[in-house]
Amino acid sequence: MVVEEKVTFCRICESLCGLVATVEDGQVTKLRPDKDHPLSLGYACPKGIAMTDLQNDTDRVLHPLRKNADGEFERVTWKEALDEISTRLRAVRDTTGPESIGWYMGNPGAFSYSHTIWVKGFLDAIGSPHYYSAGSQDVNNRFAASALLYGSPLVVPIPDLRRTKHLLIVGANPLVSHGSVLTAHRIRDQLMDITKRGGKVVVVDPRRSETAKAFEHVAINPDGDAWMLLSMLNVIFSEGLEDTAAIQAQSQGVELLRDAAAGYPPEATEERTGITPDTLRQMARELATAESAAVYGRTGSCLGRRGTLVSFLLDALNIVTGNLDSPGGAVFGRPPVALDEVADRFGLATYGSTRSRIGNFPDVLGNLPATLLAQEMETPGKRQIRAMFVSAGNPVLSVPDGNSLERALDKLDLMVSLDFYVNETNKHADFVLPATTFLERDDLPIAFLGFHSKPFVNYTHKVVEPAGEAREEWEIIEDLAKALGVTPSSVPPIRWLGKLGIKISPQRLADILVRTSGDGDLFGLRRKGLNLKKIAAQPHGIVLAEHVATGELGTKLRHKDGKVHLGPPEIAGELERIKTAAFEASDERPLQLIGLRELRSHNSWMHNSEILTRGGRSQPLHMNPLDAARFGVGEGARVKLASKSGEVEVPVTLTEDLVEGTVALAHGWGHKGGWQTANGLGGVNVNVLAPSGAEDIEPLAGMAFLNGIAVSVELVSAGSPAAASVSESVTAAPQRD
Ligand SMILES: Nc1nc2c(c(=O)[nH]1)N[C@H]1C(S)=C(S)[C@@H](COP(=O)(O)OP(=O)(O)OC[C@H]3O[C@@H](n4cnc5c(=O)[nH]c(N)nc54)[C@H](O)[C@@H]3O)O[C@H]1N2
Ligand SMILES: Nc1nc2c(c(=O)[nH]1)N[C@H]1C(S)=C(S)[C@@H](COP(=O)(O)OP(=O)(O)OC[C@H]3O[C@@H](n4cnc5c(=O)[nH]c(N)nc54)[C@H](O)[C@@H]3O)O[C@H]1N2
Ligand code: SF4
Ligand SMILES: [Mo]
Repeated sequence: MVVEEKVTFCRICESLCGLVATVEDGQVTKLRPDKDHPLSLGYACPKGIAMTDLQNDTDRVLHPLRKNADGEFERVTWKEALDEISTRLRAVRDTTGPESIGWYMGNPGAFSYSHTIWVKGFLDAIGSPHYYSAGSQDVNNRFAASALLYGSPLVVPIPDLRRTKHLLIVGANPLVSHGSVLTAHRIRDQLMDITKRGGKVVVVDPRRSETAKAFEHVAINPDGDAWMLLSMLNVIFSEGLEDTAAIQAQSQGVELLRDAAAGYPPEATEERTGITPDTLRQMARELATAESAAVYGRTGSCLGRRGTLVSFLLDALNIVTGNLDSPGGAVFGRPPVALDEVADRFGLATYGSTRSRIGNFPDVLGNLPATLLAQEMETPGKRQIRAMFVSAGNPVLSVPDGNSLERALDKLDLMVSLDFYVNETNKHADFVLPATTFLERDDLPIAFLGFHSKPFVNYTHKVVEPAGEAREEWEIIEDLAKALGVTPSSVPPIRWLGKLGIKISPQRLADILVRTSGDGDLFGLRRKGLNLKKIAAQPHGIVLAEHVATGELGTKLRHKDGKVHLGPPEIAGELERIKTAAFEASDERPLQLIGLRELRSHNSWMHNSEILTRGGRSQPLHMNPLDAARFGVGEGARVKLASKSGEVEVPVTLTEDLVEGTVALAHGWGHKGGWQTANGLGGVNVNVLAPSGAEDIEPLAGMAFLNGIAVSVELVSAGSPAAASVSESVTAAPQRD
């Protein structure tokens, strides 16, 4: 037997921890944390280790599958699959046009540079606007806010974790999520270090989350963030705590915020936020007077009704307190491949350059709101989606109103999925094409290079050859494009080369991007510069600098006046809208539902792992005992949880960690795909409770409304406490050394 050890890195979450794979006769038999990774230093979480379970899973799809007349999947050859898909795809294009072909790329797609670039390239080459991703359920509001503030959706500040003296976290739980829109290895340690050096971490969250428990917690009502942030601005302006010099040097339009904030003294927002005026004043003063401070928000600040406004205000706080682009503040990474610059070059840094057919929502980086997918498939007319591709995604479980999506998928002329499982979404496909895992492909994590709390770059070769007949997404896309006579690229010169039969591989493209970047070797002109080979030669990765650069704002701003725009009309509109915003909860639906991430789950796709489900798992509704008493519900009771859009039945677990009036349920459950262990776990699809009408979509970025949904709870049966007790312990596991 040939046994090898191969250095690589995990691509499940944005922490990108170093891993060492044991490979026996071409098969990965073990993954362990890489002690020699200069930043993750021998840390990996249970999911990274459990990836071997998925890699070798007997439920994995290893051959092309085609649905037969009985609705069952049967194995076919790649040639049969591609021939038939090509014929049917051409038929769709020729009858209803290329604009009736859509693609949804899920979250794991973002962890593969080739996958991401090729999907967008395919749609751009055929001329279809129907590009969807997990972004509209995750982060597009953050990008939209950046487009308004800085003039590019891809100019996104991160907290300078390694230097800050004060970190205000709004709606993120990095002790479980391990960080997002922020690549910070051993993030728990980096956060602990802030308090160790005399600084402070404050966590604003409706739940006393694992992170909130480790630091200072400010409890807030779901979706109360905009009011909280406006009140913080109110306190800062009315007490003269703003950094006038910084505001003047960096920005224009502050009057809008100053005027708006005047209407929100802390007393006026307490009912919305649940935060007492004293606490709020203290939060504002501490932030404004800290030696350095950074405000950081993640999904908890994105999935409410006003995500773009909230992201905008988070940055506004950084700016008015003089913390933008300065050490210990909110800083701009200077990555070896600067996405903002690359996207500018090819016109890809778009916001609002196309609009959705339904609802007229602006695109964000080409993405349209995935919440609209079912309607885009079912509403007749030009641009109606008739053929749909889904790669690395499970929108039936991750997008609002999964039931409607299931119905719509069945009515398509063609549905094709690229995945390594049959999941709840692609079970509706005509074809499931076997994709590689991240261990079976190379990677340069282009999407995340700019978000490292310490500038860093790494590249990995594939660890093993693809299992079975699995192929990389970009290779499959090349074949689909060939069938339509196009070269899958967003870049016209590459499409022209394609016409001449000259193909550019992902590796070649990555090399060009690295070599022409600020750190690149400029094809030999800069001898010490980087190229892909040099990066690959150091498999544990390369630390590029001790700290993220500051004083970068000038090079980042795309607005012609060279200023951050604090008063754009879009935000003025949102500030008007918020004035009359109704309370979400009502007598009929008195509670608000939020999400919950678990250490041993990853969205919808790791519930088939033996390691991660050992000892049993369940998906209880977390509920405050005071609310439970109000509804006559005890530990382990089964309840009907209903919103205006749907209902589910779940067991209850009681916890004082949630603010009164808020209940929490994890997403990514309720399996009925080809993953048998996952199917056996039970649970429900929480997103049948999320509304999918255009009126429920956030207007500036098309964000899904997933946090703060008004719900009612009704006792079904008293149940037994044991029913809920097998739920994952929600305390963060200690980091291993
Ligand atoms: N173990 C694990 N890790 C993951 C994932 C996973 O599924 N499992 N998923 C990955 C993905 S795709 C992402 S995008 C990241 C997300 O990374 P994070 O955003 O850091 O993770 P969440 O746990 O969603 O944290 C959101 C927090 O916001 C709180 N919250 C909910 N509503 C509100 C609100 O209205 N206001 C405020 N202030 N807070 C609110 C929630 O209680 C929760 O604690 O995590 C990634 N990492
Ligand atoms: N209620 C609620 N809903 C949410 C959220 C929430 O907090 N609350 N969070 C939202 C967020 S932040 C996200 S990112 C989304 C995630 O939602 P999605 O991106 O739609 O779905 P995932 O659960 O990530 O499913 C990923 C699929 O990709 C497959 N896969 C994994 N790796 C690869 C690969 O390398 N190649 C291919 N081809 N396939 C692969 C898996 O088998 C799985 O079928 O969920 C969103 N939905
Ligand atoms: S924290 Fe876990 S899932 Fe995230 S990169 Fe590290 S090992 Fe992978
Ligand atoms: Mo996400």
